[in-house]
Amino acid sequence: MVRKALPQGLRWLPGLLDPDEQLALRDAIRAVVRAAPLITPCMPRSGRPLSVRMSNCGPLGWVSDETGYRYQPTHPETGAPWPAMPLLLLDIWARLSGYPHPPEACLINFYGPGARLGLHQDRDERDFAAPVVSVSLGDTCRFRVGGTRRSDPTQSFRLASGDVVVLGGESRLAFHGVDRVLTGTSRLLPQGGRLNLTLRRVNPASEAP
Ligand code: MD6
Ligand code: FE
Repeated sequence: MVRKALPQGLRWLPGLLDPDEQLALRDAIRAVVRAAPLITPCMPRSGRPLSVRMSNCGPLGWVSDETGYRYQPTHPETGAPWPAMPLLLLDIWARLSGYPHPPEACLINFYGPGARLGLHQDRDERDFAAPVVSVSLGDTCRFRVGGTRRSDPTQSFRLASGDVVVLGGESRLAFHGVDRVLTGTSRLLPQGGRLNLTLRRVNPASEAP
């Protein structure tokens, strides 16, 4: 098969996390989700629920409801601050982001049976100088990425447990999404499904608290 070159600025690091690191990260995320339960976010305006369930860790978390998308320091249902980001994630960011400050938010996406994520840009951050770093755990998915216009051609590839993707530079605002999750491709999550962790900078470093 002839594969198109990946978009400029996208780095795909298959198997960056070894099996022990995947287990440790899985357990750390389980602890986060016990303190900050997964929520079913709704689309702004339509109020339609997304099929992906979400939580966050770190100083800020991304939330979506009828009033819009935003970052906020507390869980919308419990009112508690988001749990701290696991050190392994801070370490991955320090190694890969090329950005001299730590991430402010880690969005946790959980894909159960049939969940998918439509083509979108990550553009609710105030600073696009930092990349978005994504870590996948559990079942493999088909990940789709295009250009900075929704109408640009796209390509897809499979993201497996332990893979890391960095969207930076020219790809920071590339459209991307998850077409589907391939059930039964990993035993990392005993109930199956897929976790994706995206590490983000929200505020310009000069304005960070
Ligand atoms: C997912 N990922 O893999 C969804 N966003 O479940 C994303 O939406 C994403 O992988 C920004 C950068 C990398 C990503
Ligand atoms: Fe995204």
